[in-house]
Amino acid sequence: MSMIGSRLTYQTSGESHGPALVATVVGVPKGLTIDTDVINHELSRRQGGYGRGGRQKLETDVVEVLTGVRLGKATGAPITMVVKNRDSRLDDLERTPPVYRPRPGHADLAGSIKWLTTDCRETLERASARETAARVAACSLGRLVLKEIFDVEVFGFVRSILDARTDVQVTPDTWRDLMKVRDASDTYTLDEATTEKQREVIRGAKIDKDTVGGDCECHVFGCPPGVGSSMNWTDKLDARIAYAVMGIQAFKAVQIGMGAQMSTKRGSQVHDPIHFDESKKNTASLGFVRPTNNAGGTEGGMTNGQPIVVTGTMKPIATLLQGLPSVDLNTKKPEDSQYERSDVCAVSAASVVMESVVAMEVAGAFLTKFGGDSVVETRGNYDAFLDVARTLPIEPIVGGGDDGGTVIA
Ligand code: EPS
Repeated sequence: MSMIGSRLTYQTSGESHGPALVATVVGVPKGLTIDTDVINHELSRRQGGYGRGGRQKLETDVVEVLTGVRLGKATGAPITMVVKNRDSRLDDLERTPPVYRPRPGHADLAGSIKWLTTDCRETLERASARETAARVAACSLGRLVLKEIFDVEVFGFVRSILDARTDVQVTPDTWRDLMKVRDASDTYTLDEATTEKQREVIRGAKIDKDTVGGDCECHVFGCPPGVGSSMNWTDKLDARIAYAVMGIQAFKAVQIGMGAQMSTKRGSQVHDPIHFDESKKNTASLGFVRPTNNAGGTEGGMTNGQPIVVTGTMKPIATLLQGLPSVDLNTKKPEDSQYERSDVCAVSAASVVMESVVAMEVAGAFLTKFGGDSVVETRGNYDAFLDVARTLPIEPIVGGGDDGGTVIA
């Protein structure tokens, strides 16, 4: 199937210190259970993590569903959700003054020139990571689509903050237990010793009026081979995931599976051998098992039956208490950048955002391939596909054999 975009789309609006953040999601199949507890759980995780600033003490993010839901189920219409801002003061010039000294690393400078003003305020209000509350609300619907219709689950966590990194490996058998460890870790990582190291790294940065970034990782379990497409570059699932992850505030790199390390290895060390195990025929892999997963669950822009593995790198937050060398946009004279209340580290929160946007892209790809108007129709389409995939071949077997390969002189 060829597609342009996804059958599941979303948009957010709202400023960091405006009255509210709004999310609209189009394409949720009729009949999906819209469990606001799941949405609010993710919103509260997004507010947490060691190293956050004062804002999260002011806010308790709770979603209000305004449209597209009746008696707790999606009607098939666009779903609009609102998260109210308690710290709403956009038009209060004393508490929310103009910003004339742009922060290196933030959207301030580029945005003020783009909109032909020396006041960075409007740029930063929209560029702020506060917007991710709306994105998490929107993308929680992707999480619900994956779980209820396709039995696909998503697990995100913090791999590293600065140099404090966990080496714990995540597998389909271990992730549920690791989720408990993550939820007990106030940096959302996978072991206690790394949690403590990450806390120290953040504490040290705070004392030095500095900030730190890190790596988030996300695994998607339960995808059969063939979701996404290799036909057009816009339809490749790995490309769509990369787009979504790079669209998160402060993310500067995205990798799938072994990612950038692949350039340091030979093909035989990279590509995951294919075996067939009849006893695994009824699992997501349809029996095509791989001893390694360097591909990170995608080949040719499609799922390959292995868990999807995504790493996203967040830069250190651009708002430093100590300021950084900058200029006053009105006088053009050197001045340190203006301080706005911010976080020392938001990698833990970002891991929730990343998990959410990955879930949404994968849900969109599933609905693009299998989507009907309702949950019942979509599930029927999915089951029919799996039945045929498990009984292949369905066409007469013609030709075959090896075409000889390439000779390099
Ligand atoms: C955030 C809200 C913001 C910042 C932070 C994340 O609120 P405020 O600016 O009122 O303190 O704490 O945003 C940024 C890191 C940024 O660069 O703007 C949130 O809710 O996640």
